[in-house]
Amino acid sequence: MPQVRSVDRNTPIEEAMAILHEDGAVVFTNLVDGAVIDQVRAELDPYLERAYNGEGDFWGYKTKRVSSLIAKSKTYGEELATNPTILEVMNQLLLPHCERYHLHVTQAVAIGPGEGQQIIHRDDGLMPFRHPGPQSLCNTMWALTDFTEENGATNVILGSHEWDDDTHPDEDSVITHAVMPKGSCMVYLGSVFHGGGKNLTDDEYRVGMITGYSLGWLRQEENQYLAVPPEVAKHLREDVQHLIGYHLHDLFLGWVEGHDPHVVLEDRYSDVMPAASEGGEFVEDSKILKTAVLGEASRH
Ligand SMILES: O=C(O)CCC(=O)C(=O)O
Ligand SMILES: [Fe+2]
Repeated sequence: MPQVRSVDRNTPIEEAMAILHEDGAVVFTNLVDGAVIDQVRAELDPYLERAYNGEGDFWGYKTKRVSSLIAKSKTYGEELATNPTILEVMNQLLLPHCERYHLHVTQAVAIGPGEGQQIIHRDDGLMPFRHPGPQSLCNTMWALTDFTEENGATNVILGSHEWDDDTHPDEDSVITHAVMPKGSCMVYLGSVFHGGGKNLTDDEYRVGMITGYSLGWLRQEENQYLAVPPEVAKHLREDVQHLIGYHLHDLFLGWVEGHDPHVVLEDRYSDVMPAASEGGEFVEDSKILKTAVLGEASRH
């Protein structure tokens, strides 16, 4: 059976990007050590054990899902969501279209024995953009168990990221599988058609973790500010805080009282009330003039 092409940790990033652009997906084999995955599992499994099966052809019937992963697993935020190789891919893919990107969605997906194939879909179908076009988002799938053809490795239609909006998968579409060992990560464009695979095993869960990134000016699919409220977010590592959205985009998007929203996590919220106090981070008038009046903000 055909598989999604893979690279390893030492492959130059350009090679991985070339596959991603050509196929719409690429697997990074063994991107993190098994010990990292074991730690994530230790933090996540209590939630997975309590999770309910889905109900429907998209969510599945024997598939458990757990979201708000940043709030639930510190190791996930620090080792997987901010993995430097993955962020380098996102830098190249998304930064041409925004000043910063942010975390779009987090979800663990445990496909149980006997589960059927998930509906093949495009993750960026939620967005009002035409295809083909620039990528508004890009998702990744971390393998927390081995992904095999038998246990439900993600199905992907390679090349479908270039299809227009009138082209849909049919019985002639070639389905490939993201077969990969535990600790690997598949990157797949928001526009590529894909879906969870059938689990033909009697007793094996296929556990993966969806981690998506989207343009910094676009609404996040998972509301990160509620999924990870400030009292939780303030204990996270700073780069994780920025990634989930506690930052300004291009001076204006996302401010609180005229300030960078990160002040809320620094217990300085009361200092910046009212906005005209000496907080020191209020967007300077000169920058506002240049950006809003003269239109000189960085445009991509
Ligand atoms: O579980 C998988 O392999 C894919 C899940 C997926 O694509 C989704 O839920 O959007
Ligand atoms: Fe999906």
